[in-house]
Amino acid sequence: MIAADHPKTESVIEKLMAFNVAIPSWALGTGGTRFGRFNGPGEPGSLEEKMEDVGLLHALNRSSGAISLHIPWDIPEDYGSIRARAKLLGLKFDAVNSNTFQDQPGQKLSYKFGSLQHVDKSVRKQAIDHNIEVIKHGIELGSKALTVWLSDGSCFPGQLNFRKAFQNTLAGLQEIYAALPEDWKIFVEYKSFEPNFYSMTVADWGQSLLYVNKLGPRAYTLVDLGHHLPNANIEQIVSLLLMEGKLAGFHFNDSKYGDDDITVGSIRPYQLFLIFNELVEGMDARGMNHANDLGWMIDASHNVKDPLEDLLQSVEAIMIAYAQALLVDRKSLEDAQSSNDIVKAQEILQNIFRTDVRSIVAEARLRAGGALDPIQIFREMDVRSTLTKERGFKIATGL
Ligand code: RM4
Ligand code: MN
Ligand code: MN
Repeated sequence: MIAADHPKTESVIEKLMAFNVAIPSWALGTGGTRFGRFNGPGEPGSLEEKMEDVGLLHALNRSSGAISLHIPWDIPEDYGSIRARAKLLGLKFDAVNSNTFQDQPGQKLSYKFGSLQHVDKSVRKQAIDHNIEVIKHGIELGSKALTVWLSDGSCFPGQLNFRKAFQNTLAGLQEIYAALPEDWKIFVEYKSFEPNFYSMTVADWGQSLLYVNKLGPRAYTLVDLGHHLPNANIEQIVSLLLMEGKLAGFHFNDSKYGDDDITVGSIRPYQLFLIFNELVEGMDARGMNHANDLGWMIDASHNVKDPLEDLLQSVEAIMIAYAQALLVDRKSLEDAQSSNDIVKAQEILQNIFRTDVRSIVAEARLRAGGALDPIQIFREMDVRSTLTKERGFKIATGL
């Protein structure tokens, strides 16, 4: 445990209190797998109810003060009332997400063979127009970024001309970029495979970086932890993207195999800590504000746990890793690195990783007006039963 009089404790608590992680609207219900979906009780059935859920999380942990919307799953019907509700709950609107990986009822053209990469110009145009419409919704709500995740790619060798697919996608992104308001950013998310299994048109950070470098200064690469091939060194990717000033931020989750979208820190907490270690080091090196200069979001799906409890666990895991990274003795680590003292470097990192900082995280939460133990309160107050009485067994919209 870290002693209360540790010289860094107070500054760590302050940073933790300022740190918020956005909750994706699609993570508040049961996700399901391609084999089935076992929806849980009291899931939100509307955007208003999704916001209520995030408000609940935020009241408990004071670190979930933003919601990330997915269009068309969350089209706001009345901007004014949605804005007022957000204000009441203390929520901001984080990045808005477009969706060209599904066909929607009544949609004119199909995305079966891709969207921005499509061989048919009219499909590409439909996808561009959709993204521009998403930006418009975001402007009304006060979002400042558009996240584009494309499922585009191919399932079989020979299906796609890689260069043409790239060029079509770039041209589409350029049109979307041109429609961004001055104070907006675009986040280009990559994913190594799925739903396409031979190639993805934005498959990895190198490809995303190619696009964003060509797009311009307001385009950034978004890292989703589950979107890498097994054993990728994500902390190194983070360090280099930060060095280039091109890291958008994160979709936090954890993974054992692929895009598993499971609770942050449930499988590889050491990797999460190492990522935060690079984040803190890299952001400090560039004089960045930890809380505001990158987009912090969770991207998860829940199949067997209560989504709200799971999200509380995820935020807690993020806070623990962040607190530990803040406590790393940078000077000693630098000394160890410059004298090739590998043993010392490892000791510094692992000592912190093995230090229990949960009381610091809890103290920060308490001071911010949250609960000492959010999950315990959630259970004691029997929140899920109340929600179920109000909402019944509705199925959440979206994924
Ligand atoms: C994708 C990707 C996107 C998310 C969708 C629902 O795998 O992670 O960020 O919007 O899932
Ligand atoms: Mn994602
Ligand atoms: Mn994903």
